[in-house]
Amino acid sequence: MNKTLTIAIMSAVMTLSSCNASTNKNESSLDSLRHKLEYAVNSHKVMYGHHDDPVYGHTWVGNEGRSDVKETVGDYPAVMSWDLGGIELGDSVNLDGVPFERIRKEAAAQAARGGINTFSWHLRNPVNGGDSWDMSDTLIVHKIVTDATAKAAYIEQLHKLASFFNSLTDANGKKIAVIFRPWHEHTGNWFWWGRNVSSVDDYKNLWHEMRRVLNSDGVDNILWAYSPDRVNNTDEYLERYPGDEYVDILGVDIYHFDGESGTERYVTAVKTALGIVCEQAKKRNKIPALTETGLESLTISDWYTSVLLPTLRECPAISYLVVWRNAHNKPEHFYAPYKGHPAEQSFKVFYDDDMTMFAADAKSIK
Ligand code: BMA
Repeated sequence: MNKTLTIAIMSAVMTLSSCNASTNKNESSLDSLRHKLEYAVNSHKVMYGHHDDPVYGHTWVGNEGRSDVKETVGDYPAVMSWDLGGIELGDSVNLDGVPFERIRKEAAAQAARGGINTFSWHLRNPVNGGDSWDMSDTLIVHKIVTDATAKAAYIEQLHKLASFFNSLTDANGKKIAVIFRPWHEHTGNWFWWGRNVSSVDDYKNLWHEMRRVLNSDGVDNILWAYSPDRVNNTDEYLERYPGDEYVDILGVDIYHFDGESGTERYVTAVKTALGIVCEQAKKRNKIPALTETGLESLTISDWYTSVLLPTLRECPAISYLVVWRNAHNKPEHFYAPYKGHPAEQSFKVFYDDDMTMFAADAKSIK
């Protein structure tokens, strides 16, 4: 039986046997998004995601209808990842040159094909305008949450963010539900909101203030994702957790570095972190995910089937994973294969595997 049909049947059976069966007919788009993610977890499948997938690829930019993923396996990713860096300035394109108007359009197209959208935000800081990687002022987060002028500038940024989320609508004008993953990789030391340059309380306050403004601006179409960089234990994972009432999805970002020699380190890091993520997700009734992962340049050509898939099989179930972008202007910066790349073959096997879900599979979830 084909994979998509199996998913349609399995999810219909799961829905009928669940006490929520009656919510299915009139469910809001947020419930439907949650339902898809939960279906993946409950059936130990994983939705595949790719950053900026339909707006550029390894050798092209801007064309409509293209996707390196679709050109290798015949379908779009189940999850499209986007970044909102630049929205806070009122820019028309994001930090990687993608027009926000195009993101809006592609997010609607992805929702229409039954897929999911997730957003990160590499914003410029509202104090000195430095980019996300500018850590020259180690007091920025503290200023934002305590100093009236800095806070007002932050709130202005948040209003712009809110109006973007409120503008995400389908063809009938109904808001599209999406995942938002702010203040990511804060356990690392490369963003101005990172662990070494902000206190625990100040970091949490960034979240609290964000949630307050977005709520008051009427943003009601978001599942919120928490995604530290790799962690070794539960205390580290939860140190800056903003609270159960602020978060719907528990994630983690873990990359594979150093090719073959880094495989064992990567596998151990994923197993450790997903063990923590899934345990906490179960305990707190949240949805687990591998919010960013990948091997840059796919220097291990069967990485998808020799490293990623076997590792995921040995981890507790997650809902989705995202690999980062295939940059059109940085030839080494890609994480999904493109047509003609040696990793194509392994990626096809990954696509065919019963465990993985792409857009058509996501659409078939009832
Ligand atoms: C990074 C790289 C950068 C990019 C940023 C935001 O990991 O891909 O080139 O600007 O993400 O998308």
